[in-house]
Amino acid sequence: MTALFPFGADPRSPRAESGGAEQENRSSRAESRGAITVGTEHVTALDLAHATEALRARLTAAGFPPGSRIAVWTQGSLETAVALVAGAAAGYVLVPIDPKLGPLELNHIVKDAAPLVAFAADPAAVAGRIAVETLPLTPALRRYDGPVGPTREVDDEPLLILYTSGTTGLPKGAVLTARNVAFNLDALARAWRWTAADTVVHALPLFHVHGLVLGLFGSIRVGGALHWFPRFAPREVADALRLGTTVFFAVPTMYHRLSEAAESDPEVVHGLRHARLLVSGSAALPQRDQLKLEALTGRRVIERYGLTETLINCAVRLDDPPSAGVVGAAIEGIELKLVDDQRRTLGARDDSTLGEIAVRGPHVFAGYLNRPDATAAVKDADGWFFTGDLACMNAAGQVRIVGRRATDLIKCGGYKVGAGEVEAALLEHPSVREAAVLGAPDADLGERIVAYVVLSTPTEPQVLQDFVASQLSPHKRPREVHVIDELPRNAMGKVVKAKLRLP
Ligand code: MLC
Ligand code: AMP
Repeated sequence: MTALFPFGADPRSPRAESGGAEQENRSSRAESRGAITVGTEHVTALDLAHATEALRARLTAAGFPPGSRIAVWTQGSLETAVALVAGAAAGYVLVPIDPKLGPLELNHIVKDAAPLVAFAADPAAVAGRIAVETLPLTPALRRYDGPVGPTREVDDEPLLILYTSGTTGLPKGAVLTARNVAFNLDALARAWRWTAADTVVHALPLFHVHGLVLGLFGSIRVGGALHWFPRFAPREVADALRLGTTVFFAVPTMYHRLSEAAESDPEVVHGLRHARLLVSGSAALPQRDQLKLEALTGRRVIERYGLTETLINCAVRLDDPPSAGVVGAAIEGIELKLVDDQRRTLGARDDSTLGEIAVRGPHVFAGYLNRPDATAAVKDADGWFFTGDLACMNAAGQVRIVGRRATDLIKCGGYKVGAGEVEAALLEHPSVREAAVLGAPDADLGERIVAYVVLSTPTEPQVLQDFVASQLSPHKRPREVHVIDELPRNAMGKVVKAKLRLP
């Protein structure tokens, strides 16, 4: 077995315990380069090894051995990124929490995942929001400078519990193992020749697969570096892309905003031109944005396709010929097929036969926490995971995503939002009698969340938007609220959302 991250002492080395010459060599290598940068601060790989020891010592002393679940509030700070890497390397099961979660989701996650303790870079900012104790990260994780021990190995035990929305009900906790993560990152590293020489730049949140697994864990696993921006600003990101050998990970909304900024700001163009690799994922990259960026910078953005439950399934490789709208072929080492409504395999590779994508391999999650029913609905006895995404495939196995099965799942800015969650939140407002929520095409967000409500007392749409933003994470708020007299229903009394979609 190998270590999840390439820092810390090698457990097979006889010198590991006492800290001998080998460790010194590792240390001097690790000392030489910043591994994570946020703002003007950075830590080296050696700092990460020390933080791992500090976190393990602190938790073990408090009675929480490796294997315990710990929550991390993903506040926009270097300490947060350090704690996530250190917690994973020390062998804990991480439950990353969006600091902006509303009480509905937060209470659910804390009850469902039952973390023993939480960490926050700024505990005062989250005080009293959850029942478990929140410990400060700053500056405790930087104080340790004793010997470095072995770090977590790649095994089949849980590493992460990431919450993801479904069409109905509260978000489900996807349990990802260390093997899921390591296998997936190694396949992507080969596809993109992603090495220790690369610095990933990203401005994604650290509570989802894209920013956390690919951006943060990926950078550290390949022995490279990450420059993280807790907030996305096109010019800042572009400036960072000009420094060294850089790889940029972003959602399509960010590329859309970069393409707009590039029209008037030559520095944004320079930054995008300088990057070694531009990768988009989490939602479909519109062709108009791809073409606009290409015209302005001469660079193509490559796509990869994934899910919280499976990490990345497909990726355009560095040497693939350009092909519009394609998310690449299956990553090395996994199986991918298209299936019909009865989950029967569709053999056609004609770039037009439509089927649901199913995948199997070491990247598929262990299951949903406490939800064997929900796990059984998406993963069969043979290990195939059914994604709900509709696609076609060409003769070379390149996949083109065309839509998704569930119309009640909305991808807004790369965030997955269940229409049912937003409807339930709206119905909590005393003025709302009925609510129907859907996704409408949006040039910036991909899809924007639109709500139709029937009211019992007059209320301004903005009040309802703010109400949802206070109950759920603010990115789940409807961007438009329409007040109507009644919802269109069929003979069975079911709301016909297709009728609401009409202008
Ligand atoms: C806005 N805000 C409010 C509010 N309206 N707060 C309270 N009440 C209201 N009514 C706040 C927000 O919290 C936020 O604060 C700020 O205002 C702006 O919010 P926004 O308008 O929602 O941001 P927006 O500009 O739309 O964000 C665009 C974006 C974002 C692209 C930056 O959508 C984003 O980060 N997307 C990434 C999603 C992602 O990582 N997905 C990966 C899923 S994994 P503040 O303080 O935060 O600025 C996956 C698998 C895979 O899909 O394949 O990768
Ligand atoms: P999540 O549950 O937030 O991880 O979202 C996963 C979903 O994002 C997938 O099921 C797809 O619908 C969508 N997705 C991810 N990457 C892409 C992509 N490159 N193109 C189109 N859709 C994508």
